[in-house]
Amino acid sequence: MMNEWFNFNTFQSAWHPVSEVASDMKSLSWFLIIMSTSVFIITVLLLILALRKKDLTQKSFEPGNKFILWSGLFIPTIVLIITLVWSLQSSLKISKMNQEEDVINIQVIGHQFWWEVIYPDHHIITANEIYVPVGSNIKFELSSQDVIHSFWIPNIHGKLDMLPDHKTYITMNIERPGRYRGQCAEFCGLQHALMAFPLVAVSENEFNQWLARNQKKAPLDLSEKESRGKEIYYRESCHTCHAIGGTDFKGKAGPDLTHIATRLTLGAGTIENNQKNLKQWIVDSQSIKPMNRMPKYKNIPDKDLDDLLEYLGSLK
Ligand code: HEC
Ligand SMILES: [Cu+2]
Repeated sequence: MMNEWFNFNTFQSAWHPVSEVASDMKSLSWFLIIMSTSVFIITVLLLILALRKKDLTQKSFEPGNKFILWSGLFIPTIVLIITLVWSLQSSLKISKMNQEEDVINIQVIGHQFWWEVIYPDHHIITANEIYVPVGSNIKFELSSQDVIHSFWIPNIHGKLDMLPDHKTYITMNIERPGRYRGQCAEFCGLQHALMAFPLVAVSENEFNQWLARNQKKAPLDLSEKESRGKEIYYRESCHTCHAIGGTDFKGKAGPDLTHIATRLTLGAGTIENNQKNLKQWIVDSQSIKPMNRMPKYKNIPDKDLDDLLEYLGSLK
C-alpha cells in the first residue's frame, strides 16, 4: 500500500502554491501564458487574413497607420512594462524575505544522490526529510559536497543552485501544513531524478515535539536482538558510511541514521519507509535506485538481517 506521500498529484506542483512567493509566481505565470497565447492567436488570425487577400499589390496599411502603431508599439510596450514591474515586485519580496532576521536556520547539503539536513541551532543532523513549522521564516543555507545540485520545492518557492564552493541562501514562509515534495532540479548524475525529499510543514507545537525527539541520541538500552543487530551493523561496515548519534558510528558518506525508523521514505524520497522496503534496500538498493552510492548486501544471512532490521527499528 502506498501512503499519501506517494500520491504524486497532491504534493509536487507549482500550481498549488502554499506560500506568498509561490502564489505570486503562479499569478505571473498565468499572466504570461494568457498574454503570449493571445498574441499568438491574434498574429495567426492576422496572417490568415493577409493570406486571403486576393490583390496583393494593393496597399492596405500605410506607414503611420494607427493600427500598426498600437499593435506593434504601444500595446507590446505596455504589456512588457506590466510584466517587468510585476516580476520586479516579486523579486523585491523575495530579497526582502531573505533579509529577515527572525528565522529558523536549516543547512541542506547536496550529495549524489541524497540530502544532508542540519539544524545548527538545535544540534540536529538528519537526512532526506525537512520538518518546518508553518508561518515562520525558514532560512535555508544551501551547499554541495560534490557536484552542482538544485534545491526546489515547487509548491513553496523557485529553484536555487547548491554549489560545492559557495553557499547560497533562500528564506521561505509556508502558509499551510502538509507534505510537499522537493526535488533536485539540476542534472547531477544518474540518479538525479530520484533525488527527492518530503518537506513536512507542521504546527509550531508539533515542530517543537519533532525537535525534542530528534535532539535525543540513539537509545542505549537495547534488547538482545537489537544488540546483536548493532554488532551486525558494525561487522558489515555500515558504520563506515552511516553515522548514528550517541554511538561510535560516525561515517559521513551516507545519510545519518540516528532516527531512520521515523523517516517517511528510503533512498531520498524513492520508496516508502517500511520493514519490507528497508530489507530490500539493504539487500539490493541497486535494484531500487541503480548507481546510487551504497553497495549491495546480498550475503548477509537471513537471521543477521532480521537482527539488523530490529536494531534499525529501534532508532526512533
Ligand atoms: C559505501 C558507503 C555505504 C555503506 C557501507 C552502506 N551504505 Fe547505506 N547508504 C549509502 C548511501 C550513499 C546512501 C544514499 C543512497 C541514495 O539515496 O542515493 C545510503 C542509504 C541508506 C539508507 C536509506 C537512508 C535514507 O534516508 O534514505 C539506509 C537505511 C541504509 N543506507 C542502510 C545501510 C546499512 C544497514 C548498511 C550496512 C549493511 C549500509 N547502509 C551500508 C552508503 C553506504
Ligand atoms: Cu542532485
